[in-house]
Amino acid sequence: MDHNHQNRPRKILTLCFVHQHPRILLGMKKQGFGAGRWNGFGGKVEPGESIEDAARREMKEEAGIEVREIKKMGVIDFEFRGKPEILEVHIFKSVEFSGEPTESDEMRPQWFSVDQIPFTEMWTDDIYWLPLFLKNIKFTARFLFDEKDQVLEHTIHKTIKVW
Ligand code: 8OG
Repeated sequence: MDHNHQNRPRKILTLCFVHQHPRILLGMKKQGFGAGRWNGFGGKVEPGESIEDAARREMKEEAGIEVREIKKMGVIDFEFRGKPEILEVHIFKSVEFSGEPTESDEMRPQWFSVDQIPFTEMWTDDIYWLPLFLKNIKFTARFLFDEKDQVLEHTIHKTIKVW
């Protein structure tokens, strides 16, 4: 563990999935960071914006839907070997939404059955924590990636935390 963990620059991001069991809405990221991978929807929190508001805004911008209640399921710190910055990603679940999932410049939405999630075309950490998310288990986690986006180290803690 890095002893200067507290002092490192952090970027706060959101990631939200609509989970209407047994289906989940994923999006194919078309451009930018993580392009070519299926993921939930999200992005950077803007100055002056709450994390939850950012999650709702990103759902509207990237998937064209308005989410009702959203529940925070986890927080993950992502670190990349040799880089000081930590990406702090807040993971949300939405059950109900309005509107029709619509392709945007950034994402192409598609429903998947929860037993056919395309893990080989997703971030390599997702296999570790998405099963908890699907079982409605809250968690905190840390992942360290190498330069090829492979997981070098990880820790996951289940939590009863209500953020
Ligand atoms: O604004 P931008 O498109 O760069 O935001 C990146 C999105 O990708 C944001 O929703 C957070 C999410 N994300 C990461 N890293 C990882 C990861 O390792 N796994 C998953 N599933 N999502 C990630 O930034």
